Amino acid sequence: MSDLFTPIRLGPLELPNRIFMAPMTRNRAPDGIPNDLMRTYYRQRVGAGLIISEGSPISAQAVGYPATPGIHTDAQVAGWRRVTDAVHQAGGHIFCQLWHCGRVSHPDFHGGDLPVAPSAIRPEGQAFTPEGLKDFVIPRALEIEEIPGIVADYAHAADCARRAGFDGVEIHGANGYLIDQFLRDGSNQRQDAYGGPVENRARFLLEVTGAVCDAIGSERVGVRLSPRNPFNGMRDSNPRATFQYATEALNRFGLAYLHVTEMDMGRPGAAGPEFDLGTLRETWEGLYITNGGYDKARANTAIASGAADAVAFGTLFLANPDLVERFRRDAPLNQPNPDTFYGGGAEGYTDYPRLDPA
Ligand code: 8OZ
Repeated sequence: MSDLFTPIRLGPLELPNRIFMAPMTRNRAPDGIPNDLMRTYYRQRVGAGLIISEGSPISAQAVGYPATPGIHTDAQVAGWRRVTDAVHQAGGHIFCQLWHCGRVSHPDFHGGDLPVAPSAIRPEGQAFTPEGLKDFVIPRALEIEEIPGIVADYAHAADCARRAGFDGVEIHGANGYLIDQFLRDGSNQRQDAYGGPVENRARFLLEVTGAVCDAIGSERVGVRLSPRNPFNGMRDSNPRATFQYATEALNRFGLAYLHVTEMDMGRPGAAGPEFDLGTLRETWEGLYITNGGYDKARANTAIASGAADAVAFGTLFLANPDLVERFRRDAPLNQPNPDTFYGGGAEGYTDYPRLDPA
């Protein structure tokens, strides 16, 4: 019977365990370029079967938060290369999460221009800007002629990730960012080929996935979805049908994995009628990663029962650089400190203690 410590093949990679590090925004790249502090942070967490990087903006237009490290310029490629080299030298594997924030952004990031989205619908809440929290604005609805250029930006970013030495990329289709804004009908009221029925709302996701697979090979591409997450004001009238269709359609690419986060911000049903995510697992023909508040026991149960092939841990990995070793020894865990999640320096980032050697 498999558990978290059973090795697993992911595309061309042989991974030593199924304890993955979930993508987490940490805002430690003031100039948008990965730096040595980030290198230390990722290298510390190299015990993960797979590290999935924090969201990395695919273009200047994709930015929506301060100090996020991008993946579209030569300087960013060089910065990430130092990160991936450190991870590989320590025996690990790392994917780059490709991110376009869409409407979850602010004119302060775009020289006063509006953020873009499928439709001119303002997200709930406030944007994190370099000057602090500000109300979200009504985004500008993309012209249909602009969409191929954004798809091309994803392919370019995937190629940058390859050049930066990443083992693959995860397309961020979750948590209310641009791809998710197209997918769910609460944020997409388009009347063209990208809006209306789910076949149209999923078109952007599928075009991006196709372009990224063409750029770097489908066995090095994963996709993340968040069917239950109301974060950033997200909602769908029929999440079961929307995500069932997306999962079926993604099957045809032969991807490295599908990563489904179960996160719901403690508000079950807020993103639309609840359904059993197990149906997605049954539909999906490849590796299935789950995520969302798992501990060791629940994660082992998920793997043993076949509910998932691997589990991505977020805040537990944030606070425990040696999470894999702690799980192995059933050792106590450090508690994550939310005050230092976003921004700042080494404190709450690279200073969480490791266990003493056994
Ligand atoms: C929390 C704060 C900022 C960004 C996500 C990229 O939810 C994020 C994110 C989360 O996917």
